[in-house]
Amino acid sequence: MRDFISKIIVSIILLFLITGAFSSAANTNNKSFESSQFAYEYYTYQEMVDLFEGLQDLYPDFMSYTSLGKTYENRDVWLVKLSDNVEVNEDEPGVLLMGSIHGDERPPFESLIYLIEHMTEFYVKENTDDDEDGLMNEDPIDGIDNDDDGQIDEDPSEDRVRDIIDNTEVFIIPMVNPDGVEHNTRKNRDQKPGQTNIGVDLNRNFAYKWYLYDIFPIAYNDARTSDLNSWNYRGEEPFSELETKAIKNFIENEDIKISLSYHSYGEVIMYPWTHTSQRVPHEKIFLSVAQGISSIDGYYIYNGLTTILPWPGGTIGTSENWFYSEHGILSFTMELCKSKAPTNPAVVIDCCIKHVGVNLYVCEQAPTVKQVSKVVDKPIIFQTFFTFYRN
Ligand SMILES: [Ca+2]
Ligand SMILES: [Ca+2]
Ligand SMILES: [Ca+2]
Ligand SMILES: [Ca+2]
Ligand SMILES: [Zn+2]
Repeated sequence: MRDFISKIIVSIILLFLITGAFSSAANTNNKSFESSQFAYEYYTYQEMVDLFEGLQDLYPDFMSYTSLGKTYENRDVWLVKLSDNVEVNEDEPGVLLMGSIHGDERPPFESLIYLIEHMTEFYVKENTDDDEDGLMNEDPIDGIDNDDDGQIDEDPSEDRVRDIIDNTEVFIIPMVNPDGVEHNTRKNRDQKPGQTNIGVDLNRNFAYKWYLYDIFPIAYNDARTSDLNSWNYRGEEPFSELETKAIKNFIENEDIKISLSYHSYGEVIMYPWTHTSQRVPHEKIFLSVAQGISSIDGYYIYNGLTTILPWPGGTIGTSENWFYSEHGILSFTMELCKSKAPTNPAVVIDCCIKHVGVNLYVCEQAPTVKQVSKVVDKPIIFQTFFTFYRN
């Protein structure tokens, strides 16, 4: 198991080394320094499973990992649960953090594995003055230099993690699409008859208003999502895939209040709707939590196009639309980093640390966020009509 604080120190050293490498590159012409010798090594599926096994041995009281189901290549969609009395389904608000529904997006699973390491380590750790400056937990992970000493987030709070694990059920699925991760492909590995570009884009396979493809084929680019060989092929029908079925089954059996699905890249925070510029009934709650997230990672909040009339267009079949509309979950999407799979270790580790802060913040919102009621938006074909008259 990697140690959280030593990782921070390693990242500072690496940052120094890489910065040094760049400045000396002009002289030595050693351009391959960063990419070949110091490229970040992401977890593999098997390394992740081994880590979970080790953590469960160490912390059986508050950490478990279970399979939500098998994939087409017989891997498991692993679910980690962090909560006190982990074997009991307690009456505590649930949080779902998931990543890499698109398999070639690596920071999502990496940052969630990092979160699991941080939370398990800090749960059992006494309150510690991590930076040995005589003050205790004076600078928790929130992107802010709380004690104004020029360092950011150098003394995270152990009690904060304990509060979350004791009062929430935290569910984490680092690899929703483990086959895609192993093949480094966006889609899953469900070989459809006649397909040359294997698989389905799982984040187009969730239910909710698939009929809009028929009504607005151009706005929803039906030619692409219904094309077997497209990079975002949606599948034959909603929930046709093993992985989306596994997520559906999980959501239907747990009381999840708030969720965050990690993708890369773009440094953007998004929330429903993904298929229309019409604002959701719970826009205010979404926006306030998005602002809380943005204050930590500095990401841009993308909340749909600002149009006078709600307009169809965007993405159908996303997890966030279905989570929100069918189950009243406050569901966010994050696009991490500035590239799909950064190789600079300092960039990846910085992303992981920042999003420990984001994830802890999101977990802390669960008890205060009331379950938003199940939402059914008006048929889109009438939206423009009614809005026109309202205005
Ligand atoms: Ca501390
Ligand atoms: Ca301190
Ligand atoms: Ca500080
Ligand atoms: Ca801080
Ligand atoms: Zn993605």
